[in-house]
Amino acid sequence: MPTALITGITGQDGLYLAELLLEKGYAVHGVIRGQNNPKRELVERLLPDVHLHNGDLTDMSSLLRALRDSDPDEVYNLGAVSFVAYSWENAHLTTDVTAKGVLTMLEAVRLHTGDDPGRVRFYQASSSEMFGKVQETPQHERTLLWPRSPYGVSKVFGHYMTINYRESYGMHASSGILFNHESPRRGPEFVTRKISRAVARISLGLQDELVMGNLDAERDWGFAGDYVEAMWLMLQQPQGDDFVIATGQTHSIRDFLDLAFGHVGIADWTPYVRQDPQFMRPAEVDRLVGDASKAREVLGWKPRVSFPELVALMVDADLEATQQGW
Ligand code: NDP
Ligand code: GDR
Repeated sequence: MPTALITGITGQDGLYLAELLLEKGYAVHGVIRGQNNPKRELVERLLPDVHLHNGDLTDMSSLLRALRDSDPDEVYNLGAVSFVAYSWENAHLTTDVTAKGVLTMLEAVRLHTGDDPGRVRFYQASSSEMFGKVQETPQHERTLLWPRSPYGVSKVFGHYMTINYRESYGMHASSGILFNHESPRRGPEFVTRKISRAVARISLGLQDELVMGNLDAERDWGFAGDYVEAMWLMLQQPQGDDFVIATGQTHSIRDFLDLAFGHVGIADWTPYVRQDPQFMRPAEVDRLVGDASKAREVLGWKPRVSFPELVALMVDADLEATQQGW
């Protein structure tokens, strides 16, 4: 039975990835931080078979202990300060976790594996935010990186450090450059979930206004359940490599609003939506669209859930959660 260790197990992707690996027969271990993490209960309820280890990406010895105690074949480094807007307000913290945390995890894996660096396969959660002020469209693995936030800069550091450990030490280290992926498990601070929750509450008469930032930004949105499969596929290859994971289609926030409100029978959302500068960013990433042809050809990966299906499933899940009082 193969064994995997996941950082960021309490997050959207950590939960989907853990489910996928358990289905495949893995023993799954997760790193959880904090002395009384409120999400521990969620992980234990949803995934009772996962083994949890206390640890933090800023604490090397805790990572070494988690590696020693789980003895994994595969490490998925999903932990990060992941909210772009927050990264300007907490640039140092973002750098410590999202940038230096990758180095700390890579170094812990290197020390753990000793003279057999290929023994543990490593996945780094890189991001389309690295493309930022895009230099070409669509973006692919060799597109010049131009990050636009402390978060994006931190992800660039983690991306190149992963490549450097592969080239320096012969580690089986892969970097997945994933474009935005969403689900009912998305944190409510991110735009898609903020909209799906508000639409559910507005249609049930519990809320009358949705306050937003820039409605013209465009993103290449996919379903998180499809994207974690790509992470796993990368670690099944004979060598570590870098892959863009995306749908190849882009939509604006307005398109998301059209479909989400339309799903509950509201054709004109303008009376409900107000824009406020507090949700505008100091530097915006205007338009992202990914070219995942390498992943299609090498990994045999393609997305299954379409954009309209994604919006509908998120609004339906929030309608149910709101009605059930979850
Ligand atoms: P989430 O924000 O849902 O999850 C982030 C995870 O990181 C949480 O489990 C969080 O734990 C953990 N974490 C935060 N700080 C630390 C720390 N100091 N030490 C250890 N763990 C920590 O993110 P997603 O699941 O959406 O994303 C997973 C990864 O993929 C992230 O690295 C993200 O940046 C990246 N990514 C995400 C994309 C997306 O569209 N979702 C696209 C591209 C990349 P806690 O619960 O304790 O806060
Ligand atoms: P993003 O996701 O920054 O792309 O990062 P987010 O959903 O936060 O923003 C997407 C776009 O929507 C615009 N926007 C708003 N965003 C939020 N959160 N709230 C609003 O009210 C709002 N109004 C408009 C934003 O300006 C932006 O253009 C996500 C994260 O998961 C990262 O960790 C990951 O790396 C990238 O996706 C790929």
